[in-house]
Amino acid sequence: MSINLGTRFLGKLIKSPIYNASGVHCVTFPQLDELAMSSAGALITKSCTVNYRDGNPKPRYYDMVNEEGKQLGSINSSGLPNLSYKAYQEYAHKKRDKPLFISVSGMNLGENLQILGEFNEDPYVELVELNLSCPNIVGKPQTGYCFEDMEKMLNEVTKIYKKPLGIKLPPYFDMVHFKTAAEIFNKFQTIRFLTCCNSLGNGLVIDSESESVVIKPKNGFGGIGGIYIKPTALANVHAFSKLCPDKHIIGCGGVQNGKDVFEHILCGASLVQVGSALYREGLSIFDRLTEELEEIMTIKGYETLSDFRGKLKYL
Ligand code: RRO
Repeated sequence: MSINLGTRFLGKLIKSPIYNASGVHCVTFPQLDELAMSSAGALITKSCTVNYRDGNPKPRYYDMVNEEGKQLGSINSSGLPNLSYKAYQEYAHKKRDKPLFISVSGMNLGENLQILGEFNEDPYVELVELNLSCPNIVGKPQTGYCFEDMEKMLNEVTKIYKKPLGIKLPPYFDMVHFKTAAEIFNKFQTIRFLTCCNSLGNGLVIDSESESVVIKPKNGFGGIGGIYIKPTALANVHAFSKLCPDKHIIGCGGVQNGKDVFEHILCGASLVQVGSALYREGLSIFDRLTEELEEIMTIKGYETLSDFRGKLKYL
């Protein structure tokens, strides 16, 4: 039996569905080069703004582990540290043998229009994930949680950006919200993929020994990632794969092993991103996840991802 992990995605063949989540190991060019050389199927940049940003004061990322050293999840309030959109646009001009996604998270509508306007004219920029869900900019709500603002944003950006576009969504928790959000996304034909989901915004992790928060910005509040959010991520992947059948879904949330990748795909994901576990384990995680996914597929007798993608059974 020969296993093929390839996926056709917006006209490209992506050899493995597994790659980094935006934010992890993707700010600097050397980090992006390392992703390009790893066994990840693609790579995505840190979300970018018009200007370079240092991000929030450190410590701004904390990895939660249990007594046995097993990772539970992460909290971050990074505050959009990035090299600026021009830098990642320059990076897109470098030769590479796998697809590059550029994540965009302008500080306001005007910034998004400026960035996407320039990206629209650059044939080297092919895959853009517009982040509508950054939880960590003080005083700025997540666009994805205000449906009116989100529709306005999508209306404006799709007038300027004519290439296939993806959007990174916050987690939703209510059936009515899934439906209302999906109705908005389905109005836009150039929105070709939805990444479900960003971190679970504004959680609070504390250390009872020191009686303190664990990250500095926002008095310890930050986005939660890792296995805490896997059921929420799977729900978002599955809900949007049913409600937006013409769009690709990219799964993100709680991926630590091959079974997690399998479950995201079973719920309907075309590709699967890894955040907190990549941060902890480093780039070799892509080899491990690939091997574990192939092992599960071998046991189940699946040869391609489409043998089980979206085929979740109900009781
Ligand atoms: O940089 C961040 O603080 C950040 C971003 Br832009 C995001 O989209 N999600 C997140 O958890 N952190």
